[in-house]
Order: sequence, then C-alpha cells, then structure tokens
Amino acid sequence: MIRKLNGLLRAKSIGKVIHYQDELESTNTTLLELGEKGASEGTVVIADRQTGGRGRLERSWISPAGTNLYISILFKPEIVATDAPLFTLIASVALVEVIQRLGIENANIKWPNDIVIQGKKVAGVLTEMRPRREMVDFIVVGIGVNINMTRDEINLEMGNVGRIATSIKENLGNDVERAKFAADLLLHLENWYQIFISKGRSAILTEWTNRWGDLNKRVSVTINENEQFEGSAVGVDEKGYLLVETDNGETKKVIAGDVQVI
Ligand code: BT5
Repeated sequence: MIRKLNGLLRAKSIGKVIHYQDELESTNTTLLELGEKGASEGTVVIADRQTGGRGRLERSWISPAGTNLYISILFKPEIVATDAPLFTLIASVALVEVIQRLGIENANIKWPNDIVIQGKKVAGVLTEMRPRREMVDFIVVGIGVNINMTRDEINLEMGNVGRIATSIKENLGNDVERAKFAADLLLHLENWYQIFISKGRSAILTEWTNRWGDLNKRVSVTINENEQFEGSAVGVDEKGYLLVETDNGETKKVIAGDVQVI
C-alpha cells in the first residue's frame, strides 16, 4: 500500500512524510502525538485497521482490516483556533469530489462531517485541533472511507450501523485501489487547502454548499436529550455552523447536533 501510494502521489506538500502501520488504535491519536512532537505540515498517518477508531463525541469508527481507508493529515495554518472546524468542510469537499470522479455522482455532504450516498454514510471526517493561545498550533484531519466492503461484509462487521452505512464498492460494483484513492484524496485536499489559504473561507463555503445534499430540506435537529426542533436547512454561516429556519421565521444556528431530513 505505502509503496504504491508513494508511486501514485501527485500532491506536493501533503504526504511528504507518510507513516503507515498495519494496525493502530487511531490514526488521529497517533498524529496528534506526532504533532505535539513538532511534526511538519502535511505529515500523514495511515493504518490498515484501527482498534479504537474514533468518531465525534466518543463515538467509534468501525475500522476492519484490508478493505477501507483510515487516514489522518496534519495542517498548520495561521488561523484563529475557532476557525479550525472549517477543515471538516475542506476535507468534505475534497472527499465528495474524489468519490464523484469515480462515477458516483450522487455522493454528497451531510452536515457536519458525513459523506453520504443515497442517505447512507460512506465516509466521515474528524477534525481535532491543538491551540496556541487564540491561534491554531496544529490541526489533525482524520478521514475514514468505506471502500471495498461488500454488503455482506458491512452487515457482518457493523451490525446495526450497517443499515446506515455503505461503501464505494457497493455503489460502483467493483473494487477501487485504496492507494489510488488515497493519492487522489491527498491531491484534492492539497488543492482545496491552497484555495482556502489564498482566497479565504468564502470559496470553501460556496463549494461546500454546492455539494451539500440537504439545502432547503426540512430537517429535525437534535441538540441533546432536551433540545430538539424542526425547520428548513437554509445554509451554513461563516464558521460552518448550520442555519435552520424554524416555522416561526427564526433562524437558529446549530454548532453541534444531529440533523435528520424528515
Ligand atoms: C465520524 O464521526 O463520522 C468521523 C469518523 C472519522 C474516522 C476517521 S478514520 C481515521 C481517523 N482516525 C480516527 O480515529 N478517526 C478518523 P461521527 O459523525 O461521530 O460518526 C460516528 C458514527 O458513524 C457511529 O456512531 C456510527 O453510527 C457510524 N459509523 C461507525 N463506523 C462507521 C463506518 N465504518 N461506516 C459508516 N458509518 C460508521
């Protein structure tokens, strides 16, 4: 995998250093540790399987061996710490682009960090940040993509989660080489990162919104056990927070929560 990836890689700065392991607890955890030790921008960690793959809010990311991509990338942008969530948007745009180019045109983004195909999750992004005062020290963007799992394998490995999950293979009908997918993803990620650095957030927010599947859809938002509301998903603000217009005309900002189209 690593030799193939090095041969295919066209990105110039991202992936100059790639750490590959057959097994890690979590590629994000490993890269956070490397970041603390001063690893350079563009450092990448990939594992064939994860024993403790992480999602948001202590959730887990199911990470079997030999079939999917689990990858983390280190960024060191000179931005304020509160802008770090924009990296989830940058990664989502790059991911949808790569998946669509494989021929899966109906792949789109589900706020805040999912890539879905016909409502089923094919990939997720976990952005973690370490601040230095009010600025970013470094950001780790972790990406998990279900690539070559068949429906039977998804059901077997994922149990209940299998019902809301899908893979590239399930939609394409054939295998995709993981090293090639990773090389394409790093190239597109580098491209969108450069656009963000040179043109600013608006270019990213526009592209994100174009690839977002739920614009103007009616949604149910769950903030926590006690707070839930419905409304129309109208966009994201300059920080990437979701804007939902409720029936009484109020626009609510969702910073973290689960959103279901109803
Ligand atoms: C995410 O969290 O979607 C972010 C997932 C990021 C995983 C990558 S893999 C490389 C890097 N290293 C890590 O340790 N993590 C990152 P969230 O939105 O919280 O979604 C988690 C939920 O997705 C779970 O609670 C399940 O319902 C579902 N899920 C878990 N594994 C899945 C899978 N393989 N495919 C589809 N859905 C899954």
